[in-house]
Amino acid sequence: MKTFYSPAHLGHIPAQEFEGGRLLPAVEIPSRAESVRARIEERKLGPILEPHEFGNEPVVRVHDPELVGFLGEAFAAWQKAYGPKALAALPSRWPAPGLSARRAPDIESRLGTFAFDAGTPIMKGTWEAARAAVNVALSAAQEIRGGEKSAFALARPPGHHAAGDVFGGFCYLNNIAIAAQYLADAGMRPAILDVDYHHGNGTQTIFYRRSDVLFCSIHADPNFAYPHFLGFADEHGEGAGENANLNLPMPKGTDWAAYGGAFAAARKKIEAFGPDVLLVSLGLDTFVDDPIARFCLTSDDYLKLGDAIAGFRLPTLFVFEGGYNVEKLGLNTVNVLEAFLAH
Ligand code: 6XA
Ligand code: ZN
Repeated sequence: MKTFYSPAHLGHIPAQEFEGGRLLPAVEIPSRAESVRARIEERKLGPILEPHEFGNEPVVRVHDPELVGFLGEAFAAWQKAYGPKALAALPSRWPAPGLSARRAPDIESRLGTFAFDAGTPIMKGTWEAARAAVNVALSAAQEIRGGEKSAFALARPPGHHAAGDVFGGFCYLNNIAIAAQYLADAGMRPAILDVDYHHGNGTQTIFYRRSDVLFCSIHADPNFAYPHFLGFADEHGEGAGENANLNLPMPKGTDWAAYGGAFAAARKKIEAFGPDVLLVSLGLDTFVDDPIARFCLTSDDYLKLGDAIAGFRLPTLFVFEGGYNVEKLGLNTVNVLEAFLAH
């Protein structure tokens, strides 16, 4: 299997996050992707290739050009406002209901307009990293379009929380949605299966009113887990997209026995949709020892997951999302890919 990877992610280095009323060291850090890359090399999974440049055109098929423009200039505007020592732009005020939602020109208003949380910093290398992650996903998609059976987009920063006009959840541009749109534009019929611990609210929102792309997600119940405000079981899609969205929220402590049941439901939905390509939002934060999550999958369970994904017998594009146990992240990720390839 070909892996696409860009060293541009190394310039995106979140330092801290505010969680549970405490300032903690960041978890979405460069060593995540590096540990996966090292394991791919160790296991000789296949070539690791630099992405091609696709430009902004496929990005604005999915994202509001105003969001894209903002992300490109936000850090410079932040430093202009707060000086060269201001290391990372973060919002701290929002146009909540009752306030005006007009798009004001100052950096604080713009951050509050385009960011939906305060955990997704924009620093010097962020835009370049986010653009490279999109190119990584599109390069892998191009392989699938060209007839490859599978490809892995080792994208960082992740993407599945970013919607058309907002970013958040460590995500800036929605790598998998942009890849799915690219494949749909090539005449294919994509199904997206999101197995990250967190609901892929951005991907869901992007395709929510459409019947040509299926979104199906197995994730921690938003009643206790991020992103809190989307990902409930009664979200089925709207308008033309009615029935093209399936959420399978799961309780704390979900292990493979419970996960397998949800996977069977996802499988039924995906097969009924009749896709000709599968895109997998591959998050490994379902791991029992993930520092920010509460599921109980083991490293061996990721072999079962890869095996189950291979059971669709579809061309499959894997796009890296979350997963924060850096020590086991390479093992767990490559377990999915190796079990998939064993078919
Ligand atoms: C914010 C947690 C963001 C979740 C990021 C993630 N404290 N998404 O892994 O898949
Ligand atoms: Zn996640």
